[in-house]
Amino acid sequence: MERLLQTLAARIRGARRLTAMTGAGISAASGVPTFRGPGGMWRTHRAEDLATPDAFASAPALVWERYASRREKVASCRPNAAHDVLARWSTREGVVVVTQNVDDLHVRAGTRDLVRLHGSLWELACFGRCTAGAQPWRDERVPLPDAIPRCPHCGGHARPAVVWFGESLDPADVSRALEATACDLFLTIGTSAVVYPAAGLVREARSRGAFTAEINLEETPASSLVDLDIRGHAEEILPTLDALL
Ligand code: BV8
Repeated sequence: MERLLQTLAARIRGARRLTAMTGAGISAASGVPTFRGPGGMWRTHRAEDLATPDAFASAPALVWERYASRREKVASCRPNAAHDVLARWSTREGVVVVTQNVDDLHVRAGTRDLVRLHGSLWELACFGRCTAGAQPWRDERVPLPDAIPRCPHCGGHARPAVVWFGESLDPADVSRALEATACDLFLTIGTSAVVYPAAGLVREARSRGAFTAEINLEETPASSLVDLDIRGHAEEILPTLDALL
């Protein structure tokens, strides 16, 4: 492990362009349940039953109940050492953080140049996509006053401004993320690498000549792809790497 960390630290030191892509695993140490881990959301519910436009159309109260409980949980969580290290690195020219997480802990850690591929739990938008309500608005109230929040513009149902399965990502975020794969070093941290298009970025970076490394507790579909595969807790590995810089 020592040699692996030294090798990766040398790559981090030498990288003019460094991109870090994160998943739920980076927030695990903050107390945010992952999706596929113990108590994970996808363990108790089928993703498509809760995180799809159809699910919301047929049961908005149930879907909101779920998101409201996630907001309540995340509201009691703080960024951990892994978020803090990436926030510090992001002050360096050429560092981009791309996340699948909707908990905004990277935002609260002060991360600059952050690409939030799947939106935010703390933003709402008009489900009916009325002109004024299509642009998400921030609402950090916990609890939200209404079981089903309303669009302040058209009075229709408001939805969490997250990307649901079957929905396209914001093209601006996708192009920033793709642009960030043109880098010297691409780190994939705490993600099970099964949800697309996010899971395709490590392959894209590799095809563009980036040195790639994974930090994860367990093997993932990306493990066989990367140049360096590090098993461990992100909240321990990232501070250790930072100390080696
Ligand atoms: C789309 C927001 C156009 C909502 C989320 C290609 C092939 C196959 C399928 C598809 C494909 N292209 C599109 C699809 C369909 C689908 C998809 O990928 N399905 C999968 C399930 C096969 N993708 C979509 O629908 C996307 N839209 O493509 O639109 C289109 C549409 C239709 C058809 C074609 C094209 C939209 C995807 C976004 C969905 N929204 N979130 C919400 O949060 O409620 S996804 C959500 O789940 C997260 O954002 C994240 O992306 C994913 C969970 O993954 P992880 O974050 O990795 O979390 P997980 O728990 O799985 O893993 C945690 C990892 O951390 C583990 O490996 C664990 O070992 C590790 N770990 C734990 N603790 C630690 C740790 N590691 C280090 N340290 C620790 N301490």
